[in-house]
Amino acid sequence: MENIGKKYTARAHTNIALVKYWGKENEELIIPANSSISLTLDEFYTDTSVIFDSTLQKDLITINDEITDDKKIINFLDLIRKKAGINLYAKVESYNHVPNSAGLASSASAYASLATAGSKAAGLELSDKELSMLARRGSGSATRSIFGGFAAWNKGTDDNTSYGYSIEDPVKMDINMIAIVLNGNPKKISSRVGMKISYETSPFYDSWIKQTNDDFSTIENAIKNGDFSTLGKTAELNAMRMHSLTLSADPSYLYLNKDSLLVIEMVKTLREQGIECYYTMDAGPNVKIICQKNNIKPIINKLSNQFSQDQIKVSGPGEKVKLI
Ligand code: 2P0
Repeated sequence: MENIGKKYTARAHTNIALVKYWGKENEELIIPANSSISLTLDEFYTDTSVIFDSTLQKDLITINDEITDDKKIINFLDLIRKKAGINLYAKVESYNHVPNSAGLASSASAYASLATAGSKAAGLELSDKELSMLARRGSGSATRSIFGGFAAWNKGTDDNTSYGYSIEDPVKMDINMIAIVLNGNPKKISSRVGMKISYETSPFYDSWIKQTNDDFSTIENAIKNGDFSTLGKTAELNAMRMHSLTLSADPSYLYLNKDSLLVIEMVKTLREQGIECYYTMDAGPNVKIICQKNNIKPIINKLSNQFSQDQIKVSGPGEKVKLI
């Protein structure tokens, strides 16, 4: 147990889902209703340090230097303690290098980095697959953020069969993402609550699962074939299919706002002008545009008519989680 009492720091990057996860078969274990695919992003990441210290009387957790006693994080530390067979409290310091409310799931990079630093600090030596299963217990999207480039989360049926894996890293395809930050306000309906309502009440949920399984194969093949157009088109459709689960839920809810619709229209206009790009949105109003390198400039030019420079963030593919 020579790692105990030593501080370990891990860096994990956020990811953007191309085939979305939106619903759980098992809420406690975070077993999703479908498998998903994402692209890990290099510009947005979380650094988390963990030390298990025998002098502590409780867990001391800070996020961006602010103290928190978030139950989800403490439960996650309990999981690590149980796995490692230790009963020491931890000091956790986490810094998000994700633009404020960029609508990029910071819980993905947060739990991927916490799982990696925390397990190491507890004396566990976990494989990437085991790390992804641990990260999954913190937040579903974190399962994929253990891996760089194109990654997948195999749905599975229980704790040992639901894990992430790499599809392609480093990424061969020319692919970039432009995030347009539209709203800094915290969302009214969290992903966790939103997906539960959709899973339980949307009459379209079974069709979503069927369609998403097809989208998974289509995008997996597009990655293998280097087919950017099919990847972009399918990711865009999959995002809209996910958002239709919010509209069709009871009670109905919506993450998009009028600016989201404005960006969607801009993307369609750009495409008509021969600039190939596709949109996707997660559990918030911000739109992310998927494009290739030579089109970044004309897309930013167009966006600049409506949005300020600090609302526009560009990122390429990112690396897998690592200890730093
Ligand atoms: C995804 N999202 O696949 C989907 C698409 C947002 C939209 O995963 O309850 O923070 O912690 O497992 O992972 C965001 O939800 O939810 C998410 P929990 P999570 O990226």
